Amino acid sequence: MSVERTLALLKPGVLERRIVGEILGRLERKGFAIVALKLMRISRSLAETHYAEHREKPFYGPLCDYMTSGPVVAMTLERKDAVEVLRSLVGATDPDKALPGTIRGDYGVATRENIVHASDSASSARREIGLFFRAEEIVSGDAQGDGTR
Ligand code: 3AN
Repeated sequence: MSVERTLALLKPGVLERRIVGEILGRLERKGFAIVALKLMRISRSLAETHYAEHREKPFYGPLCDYMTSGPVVAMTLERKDAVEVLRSLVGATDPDKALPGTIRGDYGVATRENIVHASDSASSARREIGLFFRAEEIVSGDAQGDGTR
């Protein structure tokens, strides 16, 4: 595997609970370089497109309601094996099943409001990064050095 990119979204509850800094700190400590970052309100159509694979699920409408209920922090993260490492750092979808030490295990309370979205494959990551960022909004992680200065 090689250096790759993935999309993370800090869901509205993270802003409401004022834990953006804590979550960002955990991502950085795990060696992710932030190569794009923005605070935004997601439009209904963006939420529906982003979660299109769940269109038939009973939680789809409430999930889109939640994701548009307040600001989110969207970011593109870069590191070796980014998709897999972020998924394991984030933990299981159901916070009750997510292990302690994972972000959802430590902060999540409800499945719908499970703190953070993380792309589930390299192809999802490419699609989702394209939904949230224009190419010129993404900087090169190389310029950030190795994190030692
Ligand atoms: P993950 O985010 O772990 O990849 P998915 O793709 O199955 O999980 O679900 C996408 C999002 O839909 C989850 N992050 C969560 O917010 C919501 N969700 C998934 N399953 C449920 C459920 N059973 N009830 C309510 N919300 C759910």
